[in-house]
Amino acid sequence: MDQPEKTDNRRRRRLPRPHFQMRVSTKFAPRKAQNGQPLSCSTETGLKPEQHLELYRYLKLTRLVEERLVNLYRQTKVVGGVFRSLGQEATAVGTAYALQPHDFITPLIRDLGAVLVKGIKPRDIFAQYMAKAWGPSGGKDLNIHFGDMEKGFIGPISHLGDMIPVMTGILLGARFKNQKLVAVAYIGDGGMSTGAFHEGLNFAAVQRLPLIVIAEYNHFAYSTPTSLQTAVRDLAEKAAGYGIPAHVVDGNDVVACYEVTKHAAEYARRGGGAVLIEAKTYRRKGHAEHDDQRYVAAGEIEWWETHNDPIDRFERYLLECEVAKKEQLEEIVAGVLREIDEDCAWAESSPMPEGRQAAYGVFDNDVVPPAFRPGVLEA
Ligand SMILES: Cc1ncc(C[n+]2csc(CCOP(=O)(O)OP(=O)(O)O)c2C)c(N)n1
Ligand SMILES: [Mg+2]
Repeated sequence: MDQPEKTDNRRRRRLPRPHFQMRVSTKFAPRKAQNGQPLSCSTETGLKPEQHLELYRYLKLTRLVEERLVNLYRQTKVVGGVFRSLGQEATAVGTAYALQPHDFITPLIRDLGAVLVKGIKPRDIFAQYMAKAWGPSGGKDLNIHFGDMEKGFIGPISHLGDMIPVMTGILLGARFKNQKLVAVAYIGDGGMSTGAFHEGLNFAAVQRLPLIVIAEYNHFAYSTPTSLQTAVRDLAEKAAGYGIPAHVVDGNDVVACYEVTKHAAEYARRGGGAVLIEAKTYRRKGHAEHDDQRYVAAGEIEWWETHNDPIDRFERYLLECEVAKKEQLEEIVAGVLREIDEDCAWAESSPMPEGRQAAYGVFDNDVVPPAFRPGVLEA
């Protein structure tokens, strides 16, 4: 009897490789530590010493703001969840640091570092997470779901993938106004499976818009491992489907993240069009604080903590390359802690919003006043 299934399998294996030319650069991709030495960071950089220290400050600020948020959460002062970027701070900080002040970002929940680099203060983050009246959305929304057009920060909505077409539209609008700006949109390995991601990036590519997509390969989307999320090995391979260049970067090397984005921003700014950057990193915490990560293989989180922590690596680099002394780094951390204490106290002293106010600012109230139920305004 014939065995059609076997024949089919063989034929599938013999299919020729696709004809498109892969344009994935791996110059900044993770390298294995040599001779058992602990990992450091890339030394090929144009960063000045003071910029290195500023990067260090942002990395520490991100981690310590998040640690304070966890404290507030455990005191039941946070409304909603706390989403950590523990272990992936270098991706958000390094990529956003490569932009110019007038450039735009649209981050995701794990990109607090990019939001801080864009000039948002810890006090805004604390007040926002506690849904306080003095927070940027006045208690109407949570975590980093707010924006600041002046600073080029477009807050994300919850729907994964949707910020790609939104940012594409912003760039098209900027082109009509002759504004030379570049935008960075962050997306997770899970978010890349959405239709909105595809439609947005396709349009940006066709229009050659200066959009840089940072694809964060952090091994999980909720509890789904990336191997069950997508059939490609590297998320960067997807760029071929849009005809745009891609880079794979070590997402835990803040210097490499900065350099690759700077390179992509220059390319995009001079009219090259969209670029995809895949950052290889690891989510050391669960999706949010409630997630006990029982689906993670034993020892995996500890391995990343011991061998590939982005802040440990950058500290080692700064000291070994004699960019900074230990005392300088300690001084930076002390300053960050002072700022966090002050800002957290300020946010805690804020009142909660008045319930009635929550109805304002959702629609344009010059056109339509809030529709209160009868009796609410008199109460
Ligand atoms: C379109 C859509 N589908 C599902 C969800 C629910 N959801 C929120 S976060 C998340 C996982 C996201 O994973 P990933 O994109 O890898 O980002 P990460 O959390 O790893 O940073 C999912 C499925 C959503 N917000 N939007
Ligand atoms: Mg993910």
